[in-house]
Amino acid sequence: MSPVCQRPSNPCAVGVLTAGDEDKDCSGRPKIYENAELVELLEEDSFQAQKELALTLEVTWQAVSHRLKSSGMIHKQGVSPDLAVNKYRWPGIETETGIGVRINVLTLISSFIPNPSCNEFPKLDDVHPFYADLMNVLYDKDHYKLGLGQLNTARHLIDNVAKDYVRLLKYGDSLYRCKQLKRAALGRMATIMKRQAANLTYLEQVRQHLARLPSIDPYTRTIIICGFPNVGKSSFINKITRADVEVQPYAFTTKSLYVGHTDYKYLRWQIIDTPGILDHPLEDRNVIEMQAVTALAHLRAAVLYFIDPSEQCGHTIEGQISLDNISLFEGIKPLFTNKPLIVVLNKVDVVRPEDLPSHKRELLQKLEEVCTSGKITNGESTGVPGDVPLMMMSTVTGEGVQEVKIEACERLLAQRVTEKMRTKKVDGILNRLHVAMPQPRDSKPRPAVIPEAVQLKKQAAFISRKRKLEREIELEEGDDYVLDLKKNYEEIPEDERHDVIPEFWEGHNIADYIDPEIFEKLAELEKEEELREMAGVYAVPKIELDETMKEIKDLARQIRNKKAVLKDESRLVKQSTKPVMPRTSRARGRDRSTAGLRQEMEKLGVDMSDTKNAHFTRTRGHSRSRSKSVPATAEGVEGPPAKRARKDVSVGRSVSRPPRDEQGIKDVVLQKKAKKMAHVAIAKKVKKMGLKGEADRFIGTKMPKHLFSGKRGIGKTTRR
Ligand SMILES: Nc1nc2c(ncn2[C@@H]2O[C@H](COP(=O)(O)OP(=O)(O)OP(=O)(O)O)[C@@H](O)[C@H]2O)c(=O)[nH]1
Ligand SMILES: [Mg+2]
Repeated sequence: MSPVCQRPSNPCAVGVLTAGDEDKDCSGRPKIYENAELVELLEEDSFQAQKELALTLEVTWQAVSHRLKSSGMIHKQGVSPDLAVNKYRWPGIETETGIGVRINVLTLISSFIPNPSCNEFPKLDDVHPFYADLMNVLYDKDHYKLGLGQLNTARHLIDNVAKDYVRLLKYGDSLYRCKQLKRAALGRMATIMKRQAANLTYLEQVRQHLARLPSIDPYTRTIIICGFPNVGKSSFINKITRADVEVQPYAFTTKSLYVGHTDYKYLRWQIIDTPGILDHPLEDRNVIEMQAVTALAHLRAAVLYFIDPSEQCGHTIEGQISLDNISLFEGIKPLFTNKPLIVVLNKVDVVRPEDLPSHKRELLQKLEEVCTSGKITNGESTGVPGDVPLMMMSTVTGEGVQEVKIEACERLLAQRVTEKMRTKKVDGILNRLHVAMPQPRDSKPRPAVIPEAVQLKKQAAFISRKRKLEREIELEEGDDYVLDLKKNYEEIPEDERHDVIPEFWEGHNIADYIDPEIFEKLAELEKEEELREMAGVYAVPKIELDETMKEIKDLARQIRNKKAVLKDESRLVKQSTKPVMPRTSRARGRDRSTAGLRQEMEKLGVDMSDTKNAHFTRTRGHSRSRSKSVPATAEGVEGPPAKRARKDVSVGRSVSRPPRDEQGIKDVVLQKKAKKMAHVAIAKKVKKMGLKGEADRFIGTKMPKHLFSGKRGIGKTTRR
């Protein structure tokens, strides 16, 4: 049978797999494969994972799993019990559960092989040189690489252990043996991992530190601030960005790189604050200083070199800028190559350069000469190498801060544009958003001009207008002006224009229902009442009782008292309507019987021998069956029909009361009719008003007493 394009006669033998896009061939048809291919693969290695099988067959693993399951080859895990058992003939574990356990062990062991976290760690060769160097400075490149290498070796070792034990497992002769092998494998793996403890601790520390590093983009517009410690670098970044870097009056306040962002010309600028650098050779620099050097070395950025002429930073001007080989400026000058550089004299609020002693001023002048003489290979912003500005600034007063920022941005921008002009990215520069800022071309005043025709038109409109504008009235009247728009309601008569607009409530004008003289009327009424009271109209007359009336009243009171007493007494006596049976009393025994009668008669000398069927022996039975017929006699002759019991006469049996709904109407037909009518009426009402009907759930008693009371000794009162 051809593996492709043939419709299978047996759907179990050949399956059509609808897989994801990656599994489809170019024709767009789903990939088709035969079970034979799958079986062949399994024969090669019956412990192949479904994913591996899927990869080999170029279909999804779900498809493989589905096929294996449908053909009964697997039950829970991915190996065919038939194949496995037949191939290796494992004694003692031919049951399905046996295979299941074995496969579980295999999966467990394979899952233990660590997916090395080393993959998650950045490879020093892959990251930007700035980050590679920074990591070297912070974590020591060799140590880091060694750590990752060791972890990788451990992974391979564990991999091998797993493979060995998987191979051994095939020969496990019992489930117990298999489990022992699993234990041994896991034990060896754990030992290997334990040896990595120190290594893992170091890598974890690195990971945590890496996560806290500022996100510096090495490709964006960047300005780096550098200089001696305590010269005011962090104060400057805090001024121009929203970064909140710590500022303290001592050296090395900043111990790592900090990033802030600012806006200029609708562009985003990344400002980097670096730790202070001291003037000693590169090899003597510590980790803190080296971070600044790394940033200067690898980032293409504008550099602001800060100098503190006030010497408050703790370093003399000579130390900061002396142009011999040992000064810092000279030491890090190579790092400024091809970068726009600006030398900033900070803290000018304390001392200005011109107020400095002459020898210090000379030093500054020398620095300026060096900057402009081209000894520093600057960026090609202006096309003139060595054009380094010397700017003055104070972060305390804010003097010159914005100028320094703008100068740095402009220089860097110009350099980047020049660089881009040489590459294919020219389009990007040309398409950049441009905001025109018109500059006055001369000092000639050019006020806004309204053409004469427009002026005339405006005047004509003013004349033709019937009434003045409110604005014009306001200007005329000044402070006396009161805005009154009602005066223009021309359709309403003048005396009604300022009427209060009536208030309506439920279609009625409220004013119609208010009597304007209501308060006067009320006052009048109150006065009248007062007069009446004073005249004694409301005084209750005292009735004088005569003797008879007194007697009657007394009697009535006594009768009322007596009645109340009687009522109470009867209530006490009649606590229950049910008959009370005292516990001492017993059921009354039968005092009359046929045997007793016969005995009595015999005593009196009456012959009672032929009285077997005598009338007195026929006692009236209580059972209804008796009333139907008298049982047949011994001779087989049926007895005479029993006398029908009279229904209307009480026979001493309790008759339960008829239901209340049957009590009222005796006639059955009428009763039925009434019931039906009531039912219809209730149903109608229920339907109309959405009431609870017969079919709705009804809980008569929410807490039935028998479930919630009683002894608690044997358990809860809620359940018994
Ligand atoms: N008078 C004055 N003091 C300033 C000025 N700029 C900074 N300071 C002070 O100088 C001290 C150091 O400022 P920081 O901004 O921490 O200096 P830094 O260069 O970041 O110092 P490190 O982080 O240690 O390298 C602080 O006490 C500031 O208040 C300024 O323009 N004028
Ligand atoms: Mg700082």
